[in-house]
Amino acid sequence: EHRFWKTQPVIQIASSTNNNTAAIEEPEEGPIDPPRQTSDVRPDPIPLPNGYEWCTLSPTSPTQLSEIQHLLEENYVEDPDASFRLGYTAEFLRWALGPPGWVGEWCVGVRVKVKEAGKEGKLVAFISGIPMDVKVRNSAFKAAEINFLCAHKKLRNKRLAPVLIKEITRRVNLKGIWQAVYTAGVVIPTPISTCRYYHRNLNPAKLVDIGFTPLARTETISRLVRKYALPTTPQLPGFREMQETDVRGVCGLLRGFMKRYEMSQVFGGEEEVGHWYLSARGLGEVVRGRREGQVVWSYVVEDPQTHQITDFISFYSLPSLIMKHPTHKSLETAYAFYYATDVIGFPGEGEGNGSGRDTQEEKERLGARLNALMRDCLIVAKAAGFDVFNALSLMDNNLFLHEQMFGPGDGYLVRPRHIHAEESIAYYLYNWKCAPIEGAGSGWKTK
Ligand code: YNC
Ligand code: MG
Repeated sequence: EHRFWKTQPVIQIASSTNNNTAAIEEPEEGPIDPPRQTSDVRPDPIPLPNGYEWCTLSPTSPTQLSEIQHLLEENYVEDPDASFRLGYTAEFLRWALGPPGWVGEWCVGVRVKVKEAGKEGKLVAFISGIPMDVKVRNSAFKAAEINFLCAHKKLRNKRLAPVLIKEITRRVNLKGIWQAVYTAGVVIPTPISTCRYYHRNLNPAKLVDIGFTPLARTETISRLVRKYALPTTPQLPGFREMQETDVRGVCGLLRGFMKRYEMSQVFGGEEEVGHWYLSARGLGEVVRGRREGQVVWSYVVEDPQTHQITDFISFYSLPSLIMKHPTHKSLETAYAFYYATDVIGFPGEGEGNGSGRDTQEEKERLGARLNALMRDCLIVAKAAGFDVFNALSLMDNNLFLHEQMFGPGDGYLVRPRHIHAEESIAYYLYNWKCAPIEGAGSGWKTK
């Protein structure tokens, strides 16, 4: 059981045969491994099986991005019946892999070794990391966010994943970083949090046609269309697309609002906020609600009197490839990303975990505001041609999921096929011990 993970500095499920653990006084929260120096980190790469070699890819290289995109398109996360697969675009990967401070060595590939000098073999596996500031309760630390672990289907069950993980760990450690955050559809030692996926139908006819939404015998498409109908333009006064000049305001909102959560991504500065929310700048004109190549949609509410930015909300585009339908090839999916509002103010220093401390009145005001913001998001997402809007049961999403008609995952299960649990995603920390965090306490949305 967990031949690899049991050797790693991650929370291990307490074993009844190990009588020593109870005797050792361990700190509640903190690193699992003792502190190390970068000079102690193994300087040479982890050996690969014969016939393969390491490579480093760059999110600034269009050809390398397209190699990663092709690998993922054929081999990344799919549902149990192989009907849908996550369809990351090259633009998405450029955005996700290239935030300010991205580290070249953390885009790690495995290629088939070729004899011909100067030639590069096919990319057959990948893993990536980006730097991320993380806060867990009262600790803040630098971490790597690990994502896009993928091995070609022909290289499965050969214990290549542990090699990729050890190699990226080495490369992260070489930069003096000893913690990592990651999510997965599989359960390994040991989730600190688990979230469930919810879907909001924006295009009932297509979702029924492709088998994403089952049509109950008593239901009709036209009834579903009426049920999920939305206005064509946003309703909240002052709701508009976020601009460059809003970055400061959004930074402040996020910094304050994210204190609500026990665990969160900490947005460093304006450059970082600009990257994550304004990646559409420089793209062409808006046609039918989107710019060509647009990955993220960000909106603010500006107070008409004070011109302060009072609210912020965003979502990103991650299509799924539809593999078993004669005509529909892509499921246009929007994913809720971060939001922030000052409607009930922010927790004070060291307070955190706002959901636990809100009064009933605050809860209602926050709920009303988030419902209005999310409804406008659904409206612009529909206008931009999205078929479905996904959200997880994290942050304060439970305040709007039901009212905005999100339903728990049924048709499309975003997780590898061998797991037959409900449609959920597990959150992990590497080399950080801490008590579990309730789904709603999590303010970190992976891509
Ligand atoms: C997974 N997703 O348990 P044990 S999510 C972590 N995350 O080890 P093999 C995973 N570990 O249990 P395969 C994992 N999936 O024996 C499997 N494992 O201890 C573990 N799928 O290796 C597994 N992408 O190579 C087992 O398995 C060992 O051939 C088995 O390859 C796995 O990006 C994989 O779902 C995922 O491409 C490459 O199935 C393959 O099955 C695949 O024999 C489709 O591996 C795509 C897919 C995963 C998406 C993601 C986050 C990854 C996090 C990795 C952990 C990072 C740790 C922190 C590192 C930095 C530290 C610092 C500082
Ligand atoms: Mg393998």
